[in-house]
Amino acid sequence: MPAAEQRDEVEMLWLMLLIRRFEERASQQYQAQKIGGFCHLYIGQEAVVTGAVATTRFDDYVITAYRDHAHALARGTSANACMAELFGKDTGCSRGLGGSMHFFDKEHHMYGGHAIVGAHVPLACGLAFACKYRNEDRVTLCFFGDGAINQGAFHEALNLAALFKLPVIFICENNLFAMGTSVERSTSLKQIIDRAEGYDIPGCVVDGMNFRHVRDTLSEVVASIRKDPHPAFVEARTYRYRGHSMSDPASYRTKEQLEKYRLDDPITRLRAQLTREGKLTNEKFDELDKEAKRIALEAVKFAEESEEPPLEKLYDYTYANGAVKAAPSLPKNNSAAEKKAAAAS
Ligand SMILES: Cc1ncc(C[n+]2csc(CCOP(=O)(O)OP(=O)(O)O)c2C)c(N)n1
Repeated sequence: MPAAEQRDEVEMLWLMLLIRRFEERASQQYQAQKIGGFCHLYIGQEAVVTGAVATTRFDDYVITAYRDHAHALARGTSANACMAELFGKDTGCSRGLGGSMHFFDKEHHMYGGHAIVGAHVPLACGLAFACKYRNEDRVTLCFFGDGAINQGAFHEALNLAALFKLPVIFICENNLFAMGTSVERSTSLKQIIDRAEGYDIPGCVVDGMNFRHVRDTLSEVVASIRKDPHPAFVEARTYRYRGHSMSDPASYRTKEQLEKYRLDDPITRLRAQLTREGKLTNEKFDELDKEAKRIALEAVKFAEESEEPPLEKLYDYTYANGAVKAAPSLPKNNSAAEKKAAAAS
């Protein structure tokens, strides 16, 4: 089967570095309390999203769950807009109203950032249905964690995708855990990929720590879908190096397991492959890494210097067509002293 077009590997290594350095900075800023709410890092899983976007077109659709920083960066959302979103600033990709779990960027066809486990899988079907209805040859990439595969919405979505032959790739990022619950404890199947068989959807397993394996497999799947629309399922076996979220010490897994996957770092692996083949020097790698670090640091500065969204924008983008136009009942200043004075009056 002819493979879909692929992007340059050194460029994709750079993208992995950007994602890694961006999230390391985000982690630091979260600890410094510059970022509020939840924050789930993707560190360790970079080969999955980069391998997938390396073989798709700019106008293909991407939708994912709440571990979404990497998906936005991979789609082309700027590090500035991503960091500003984490800081809750008006310049963020969701105007500072979404935060870590709700990155959104229509211009780059990144349709979220969804916090409810499994809830975006039917939305992916909607995107794919729209493409098919309009006779477009776009593919929808729907990423989700292993925790999503036992949700009702997931099953309904796969059934409809198969019935309607929708051009969607369900990409399960199996990092072995849903919060602190291991796949073995939550799922009756021996392997996740068997879920696809239940809906007569073709499926395959990829090494999610190996950029080339993800890209080459996805490349064939994408080419097949563009020729004749149909759903596909890919189980990417991967690992997150950090806890479920910033507040999780990850005591449910062993040091040995973490160490085993650390030795299989997707960035180190692609770097070694390219170096062995004479496509990358140590100097070039250092240059790329330095640039990724610089962009991440600049994004922090940009986020810090950006303004917060004005209070009257609180309900913007929440309801359709301005169903709630403003927040008239909110006090202008909600400082503790003002609230007390207002209550007393
Ligand atoms: C419907 C629903 N139930 C429970 C939760 C709480 N919750 C947040 S994250 C999470 C684990 C999801 O794990 P997984 O889908 O494997 O994604 P990963 O964290 O591995 O990326 C759960 C249960 C939720 N957000 N939505």
